[in-house]
Amino acid sequence: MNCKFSAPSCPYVAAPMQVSCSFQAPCGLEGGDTLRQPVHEVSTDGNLSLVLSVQVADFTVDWLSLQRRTYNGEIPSRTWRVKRRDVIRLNLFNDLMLPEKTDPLNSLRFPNTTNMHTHGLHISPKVEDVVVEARPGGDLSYEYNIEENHPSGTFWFHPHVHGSTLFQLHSGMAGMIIVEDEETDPGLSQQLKSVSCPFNCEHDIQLIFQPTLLYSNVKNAYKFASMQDDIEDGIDNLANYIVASTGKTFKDWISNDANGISYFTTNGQLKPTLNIMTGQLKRFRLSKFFEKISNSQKT
Ligand SMILES: [Cu+2]
Repeated sequence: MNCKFSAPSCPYVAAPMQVSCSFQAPCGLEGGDTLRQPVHEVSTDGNLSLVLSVQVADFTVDWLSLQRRTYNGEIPSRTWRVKRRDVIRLNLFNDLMLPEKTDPLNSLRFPNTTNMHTHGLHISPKVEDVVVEARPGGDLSYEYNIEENHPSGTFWFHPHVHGSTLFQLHSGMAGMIIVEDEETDPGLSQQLKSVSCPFNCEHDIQLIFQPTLLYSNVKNAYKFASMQDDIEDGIDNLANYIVASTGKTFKDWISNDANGISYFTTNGQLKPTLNIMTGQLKRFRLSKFFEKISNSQKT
């Protein structure tokens, strides 16, 4: 029906509600934008050179804008795409430059110290010693040789400083690594090849699940605001906002189970949308960048 509001035969259709939410007048999150894919950093002539700056950046979902520790300001980080026999050279700069918190061993500590850990690559532990750390303002270099017999597949990277791994991971610091299939791989069927990068990249879809919005309905230890409290986070300003309707802080609001801010994001988005034609085959590469979770979180 093509109908105007003034026509008497028109059913009444309410105009979309213009919701303008804010830290002082918060409301639930919707999401639902078209699914984005992470940018790929692709090796050329056997080399992949990467520069990652660990820095604080805005992370925004709908009206909610939060500050997070990130790689180069991106959540998730870019995907590293390599082949067997490639060399990855990474320069990692810790640009956090925030005061450090040095609690005793085995407590949440060192939120502003970092390093790099590749998850699943077949490399020597000497290449990536997790006790080697970059303090605020420091930097580290890594060189990874992808061996000739390395399996193709989907892997990931994240920081691994003892005391802040979970905190930085939940903040958003992670990304995917793809070791490409090769024509001669015995496991590569024609059907899989028809939907896989590097042959048919448009059908090769990455879904990166991250615990970036876990503020309520989780065990206290894993609520992001609780971790920020524990760590006396210098970028945590949520307690500075007062919600007009309750007179309490925005931190109270976002941590309140009743408000339901308990989401995993997909490629840094909340409930993104992907349209697929009927009968179209796709390849999905799934990574979940978290450890322990409860059953109550939504994606
Ligand atoms: Cu890991």
